Amino acid sequence: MSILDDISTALQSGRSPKVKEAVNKALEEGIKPQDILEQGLIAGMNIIGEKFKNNEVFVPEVLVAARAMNAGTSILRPLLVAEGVQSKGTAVIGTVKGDLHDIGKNLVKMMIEGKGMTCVDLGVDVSPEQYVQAAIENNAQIICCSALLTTTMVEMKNVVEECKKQGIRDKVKIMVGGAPITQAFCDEIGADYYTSDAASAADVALAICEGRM
Ligand code: B1M
Repeated sequence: MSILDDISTALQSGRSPKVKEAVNKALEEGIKPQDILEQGLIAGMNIIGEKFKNNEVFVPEVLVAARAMNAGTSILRPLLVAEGVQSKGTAVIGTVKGDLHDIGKNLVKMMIEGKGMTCVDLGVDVSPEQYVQAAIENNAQIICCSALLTTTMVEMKNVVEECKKQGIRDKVKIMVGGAPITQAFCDEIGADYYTSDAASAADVALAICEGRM
């Protein structure tokens, strides 16, 4: 098995020290940081994402895999920056105003980062103005809104309206998700994409940034 397969396997089982060790070994072998990122770390995270979608692994496994991913990327980040490797795109993410649930939002963030994209996390209880301001400041292609309460999901419409008010609606795609959200609700409020799980959200985010959606 190659060292890149080792990295992918260790990431999938959430073994952060092993991921770090294998990433360092790959660098010593002269493998390019970008190849380690794409063929080791992102490849492993993609497998976890697919298994999560198919209910073959669950939230705890995804969380430890994401921690292992962070362990690996923390070594690579300075090298990638020095090499001038471009992020694949930028998404702003948060849980909507009035809502403090963040477990699903954090999973979406981890999966998006696992695709090699930048994800600006605004946390919970995020106002429409905060989403839009952050999207403008970070030149983001996507705003991701998560909501878990039927009383707060209505805030997503305000995010769509704020984007229109600030003149960025044609520059940014709005993705929505969370337990009470449906495709019908997404259509009704004029958002762009709904997905039911974090791995699919990351697939769509990458497709948007690569111009496939
Ligand atoms: Co709350 N809570 N909660 N809660 N809570 C629910 C959501 C509830 C369904 C429980 C129930 O009554 N059965 C209910 C909502 C009912 C409703 O609105 N109809 C509820 C309630 C009522 C409340 C309070 C009002 C309770 C109270 O105080 N009386 C209160 C509200 C506080 C607030 O937000 N203002 C409250 C508080 C809390 C805790 C703080 C205790 C805690 C949150 C801790 C935290 O998040 N840090 C909590 C929890 C844990 C839950 C449950 C048990 C679990 C939610 C969760 O994390 N699920 C939940 C009941 C349940 O779901 N069984 C419940 C796991 C997570 C991975 O799933 O977030 O759905 P989820 O994410 C999924 C997908 O939805 C998707 O990806 C993930 C999976 O891949 N997804 C996206 C999520 N965001 C996405 C964005 C996307 C795409 C996909 O694109 C952008």
